[in-house]
Amino acid sequence: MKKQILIILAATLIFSCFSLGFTANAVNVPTETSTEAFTQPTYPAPEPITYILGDVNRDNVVNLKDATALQRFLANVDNSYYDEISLTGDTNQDGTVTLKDASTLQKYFVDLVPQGNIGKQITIYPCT
Ligand SMILES: [Ca+2]
Ligand SMILES: [Ca+2]
Repeated sequence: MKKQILIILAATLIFSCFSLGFTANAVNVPTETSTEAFTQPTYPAPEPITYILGDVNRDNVVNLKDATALQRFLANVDNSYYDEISLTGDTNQDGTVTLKDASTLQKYFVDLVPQGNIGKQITIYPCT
């Protein structure tokens, strides 16, 4: 009698394991297939940025007004040209805008240092 009960319990246990196994492995697999071709989204190429090095106030002329605007920016008195000054105000083209740039721009007007690219039009192409 004990043996029969053990067999019944074992069979019940095995059967319940199979039931759980099948339930756990059941996965809803989508059967719908799309006939639309996947198209890669396209984005317009970024526009190149053109500026005149040293033309801090962007009036297309490099003069003492630009040196003054750069000094006022560096003294945190006037941030009117904040957006473009990292390009136009980096007159020594070392990647940062500092008092050296204001000094370089002032010297440009009295020809004490080589003029480098001050006053030249520069075009950059933003990364995509
Ligand atoms: Ca200017
Ligand atoms: Ca600089």
